[in-house]
Amino acid sequence: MKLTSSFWSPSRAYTPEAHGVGIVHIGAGAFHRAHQADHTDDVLAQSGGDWRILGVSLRSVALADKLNAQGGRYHLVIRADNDQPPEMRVIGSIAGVLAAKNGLDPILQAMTAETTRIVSLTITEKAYGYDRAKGALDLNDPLIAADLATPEAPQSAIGLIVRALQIRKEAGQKAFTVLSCDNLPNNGQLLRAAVLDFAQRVDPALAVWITENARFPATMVDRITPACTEALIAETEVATGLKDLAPIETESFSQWVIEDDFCNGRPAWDTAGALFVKDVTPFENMKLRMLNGAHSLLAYSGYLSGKPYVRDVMADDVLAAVVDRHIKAAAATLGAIEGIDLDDYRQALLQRFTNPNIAHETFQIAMDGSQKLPQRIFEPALVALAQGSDADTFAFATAAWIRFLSGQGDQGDSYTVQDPRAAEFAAVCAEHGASAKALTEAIFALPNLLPTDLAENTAFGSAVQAHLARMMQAGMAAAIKDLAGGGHA
Ligand code: CS2
Repeated sequence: MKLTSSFWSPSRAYTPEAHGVGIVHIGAGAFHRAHQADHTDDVLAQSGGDWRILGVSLRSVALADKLNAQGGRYHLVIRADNDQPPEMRVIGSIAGVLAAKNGLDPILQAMTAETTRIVSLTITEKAYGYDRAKGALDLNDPLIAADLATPEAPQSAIGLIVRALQIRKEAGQKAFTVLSCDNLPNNGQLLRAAVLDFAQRVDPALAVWITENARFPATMVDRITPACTEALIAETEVATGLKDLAPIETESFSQWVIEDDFCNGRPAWDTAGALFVKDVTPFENMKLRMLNGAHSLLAYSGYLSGKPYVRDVMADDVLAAVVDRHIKAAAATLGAIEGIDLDDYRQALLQRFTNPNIAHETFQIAMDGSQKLPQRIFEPALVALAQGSDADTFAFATAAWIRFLSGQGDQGDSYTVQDPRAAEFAAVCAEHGASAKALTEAIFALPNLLPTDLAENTAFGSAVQAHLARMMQAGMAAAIKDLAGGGHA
């Protein structure tokens, strides 16, 4: 075995090449490399094991090329909330990245290697191809439809997982654990439902085998990670003297809560700070409603009031108060969580959002609203309404999102709405964009977006319309100001 490498040494002292691959990770983007890969790097250095990660990139070839040229190494630039220079940590846990565009066989080989014991994913909400309202695979999803027609040549993550498990079943191998690390409620259960529905359509006996042999633990993953920029590449080179084409910047904070339900072993991620629990749901709801919900609110209202970064939103006292009001209302929709003080969590969130060293774009967070708002805004809104508590902040966030869907800022500037349902939204805005009432009603009437109970709640609908009307007439900044002043007539 080759124990030396010409690549940069990891900051945690160990020899990556001495460890075999045990994890195939689909979606080797920034979030994964700032989080799971860092935890795994820590475990490898502390306790060893064959747990290196082979990444799979379903869309980009460029990322795979950059990381492979560096032996999978990259700098994780960790920016604390202080005036110290950032820590630049070389991560060694990624063995390489396979790009789907370069061919499927190496990916299936990796997923069906006896040594692969976990397949993990960060593919974003939209890539699950699952219709939660219907509780079934979304057969209108073009990738899912194509994969069902030719399941032996899959292009989607779900199709790949089912094909790999089918090959393992036929070869008499053990199954692997499938670990979703995306920001979705009950992500493990959702992934399991999507995989089983797909397998059932391919071969019912395979679905039975997967049910009996594979596991789909839920997880809650948290680390704020802006997209990589040219400035980060330049900064890393100046600080380290190394030309890294794929650095990632992130905050110091990192949290990972994992349901302890694995079928084929797992790294001791707990020694690297992860929390293994029986039920992840309360943690997931806390994060989705308090952190991600506030993020979505501040992304739409911040972007449209001239705040490019989250830290700019928090530097504005009026907007910061609006964000805090939202976090408090979101906390009020949650039950008690063992070991967590929700008010401490709230204060920590405000501090994380305020971190002056993190340039996290509001525009980045604003993308894919149709996939994010159901769990971040609509679900807690329903809980608040059922409790008889104030749901105004959820109405405000919904109005800010609808206002954003127009693709036009208050100064007449235009931008692209990035969302898998963007074409539908553009059509609705073109037809009803002149009236806040008509626009709200048309968005509420779209299928599979708002839960029916919320879409039919007249008090909620009127509150959204009133906020939206103000945003359209007086501009986002004025609408925010009204809110901080206790609302408008
Ligand atoms: C953000 C998340 O882009 C977004 O929608 O809300 O990516 C957020 O930064 C992470 O979930 C933090 O863990």
